[in-house]
Amino acid sequence: MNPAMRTMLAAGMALASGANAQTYFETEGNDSKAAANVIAGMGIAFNAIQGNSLSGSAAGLDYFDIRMAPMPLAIYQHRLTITTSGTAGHTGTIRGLGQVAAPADTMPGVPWDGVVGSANTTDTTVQTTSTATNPPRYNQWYGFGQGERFYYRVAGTASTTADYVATLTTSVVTPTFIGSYQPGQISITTFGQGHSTDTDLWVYDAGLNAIAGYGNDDESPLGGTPGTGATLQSWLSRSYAPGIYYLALSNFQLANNMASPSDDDFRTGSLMDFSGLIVNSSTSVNLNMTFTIADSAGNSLQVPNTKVSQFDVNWFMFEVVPSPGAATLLGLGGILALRRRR
Ligand SMILES: [Ca+2]
Ligand SMILES: [Ca+2]
Ligand SMILES: [Ca+2]
Repeated sequence: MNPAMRTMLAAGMALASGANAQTYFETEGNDSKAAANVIAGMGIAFNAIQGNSLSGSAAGLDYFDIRMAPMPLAIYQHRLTITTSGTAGHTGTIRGLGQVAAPADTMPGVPWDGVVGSANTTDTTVQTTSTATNPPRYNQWYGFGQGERFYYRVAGTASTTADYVATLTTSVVTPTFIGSYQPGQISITTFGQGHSTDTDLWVYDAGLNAIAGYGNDDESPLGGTPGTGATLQSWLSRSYAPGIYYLALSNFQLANNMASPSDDDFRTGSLMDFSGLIVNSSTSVNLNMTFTIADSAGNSLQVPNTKVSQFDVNWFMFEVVPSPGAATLLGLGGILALRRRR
């Protein structure tokens, strides 16, 4: 059995405790975030949502406040796929908030001044289902077993007379190990890598918590880019203490609940309402997202990297150690390595 199969099997086993999971039936009046139907324990208590929507506006909108059941620490790719017998036409969206931009970095270049923006209160579309995906009409997000919470909305049309069913599926993502680096300033960049993809990225700690300010959409002189800040590519230079880190990389737009730092050229991207998940909004596929990671001691690695499918986020893991290569893998990386060896 190959490692991918093994981790898929592990995910299946993890979800086996949800074998008695039931379908959650909507209750009307669920026409806004404030009036959303709360679904607690999604993934264990419930694995599907059923409802009816005959309009794409007003009472036709069905909002759900989804609270995932906690699971073991890992990177999970979750999908909610809408099927409607006979009358396809429902649209699913993952909801979020708008962003109040941070003021421009007061100390252009490196280091960053530590300032970030904030969320506003505007209900915003983060991701919309597509008929071009296989299967059609799925929403996709990445969680970490931390019981993530988010708002999900289904909208119909005048012809969607039959009930919709949105069904949850989950698989485990194994991050790609990209090496050991010295503590201190480390840069991660998609700029000058032989492509022009509009990338968007965020760095996570060993517990898969998004690190405040450790993200970049577009390179900027505010952040010390080697470019002019004219592209939509990413450049993130930050200081790192020893530890394990994860990199989430995709194309524009990539949303978690962390507001953009002051040295990002684009600081008004949509945000998630809550922590514990990250969502890509783009249906673009087969995108070159090659990047380079480099520390101040001259350790550098260019990583070939492609976004294969709609809404995909690609995951990488690196370690920061005083003596590169001397430390053993820690944390989730070590657990995954052990799992592969079994
Ligand atoms: Ca409804
Ligand atoms: Ca409704
Ligand atoms: Ca970008």
